[in-house]
Amino acid sequence: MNGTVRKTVALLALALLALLGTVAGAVNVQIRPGSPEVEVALRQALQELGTGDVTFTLVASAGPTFRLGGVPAFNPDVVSRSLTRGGERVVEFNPNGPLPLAQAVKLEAARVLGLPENATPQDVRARYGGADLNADGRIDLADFAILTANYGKNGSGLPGDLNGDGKVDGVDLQLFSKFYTLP
Ligand SMILES: [Ca+2]
Ligand SMILES: [Ca+2]
Repeated sequence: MNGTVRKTVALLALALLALLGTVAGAVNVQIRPGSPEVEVALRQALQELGTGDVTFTLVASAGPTFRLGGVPAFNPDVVSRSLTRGGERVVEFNPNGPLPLAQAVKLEAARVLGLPENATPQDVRARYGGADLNADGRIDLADFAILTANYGKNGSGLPGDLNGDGKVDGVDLQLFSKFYTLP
């Protein structure tokens, strides 16, 4: 097959796969909310950061603590600060800061998730979809080529084994098609 034909076949395969159904990706996020107010903001932030195919679920029993206020008092222009108390990471939010709590919490939640500020759904998919196989920040035919090169193989840590079950098969193709958007 020449390049154009291969590309066409790949696109058709993906278009068909997109019709076959969906496999959702759920990501557990470990952050301890220090108060009900912070928890509400945190749950809202995680919901907003989710994309429909990547969902973030709060695990409130581990991870850094997010809490409102702290000693000493904040400078008025500070949104939040990160510190370590007794070996544990704490993020304190300025109760009178320049941003509403919901927005401030979302920024810090994105940081915990390793996402850029104002993360787009594309950022979330690239980071958590597992489909950016060559880790260049985009999900495209180069990644698809890596997956197809490993298709049918068994083993641990195979590139293209998106669901981590030790084989690269149709399930991984389906997952990939969830994160790949036709150009
Ligand atoms: Ca890529
Ligand atoms: Ca697999």
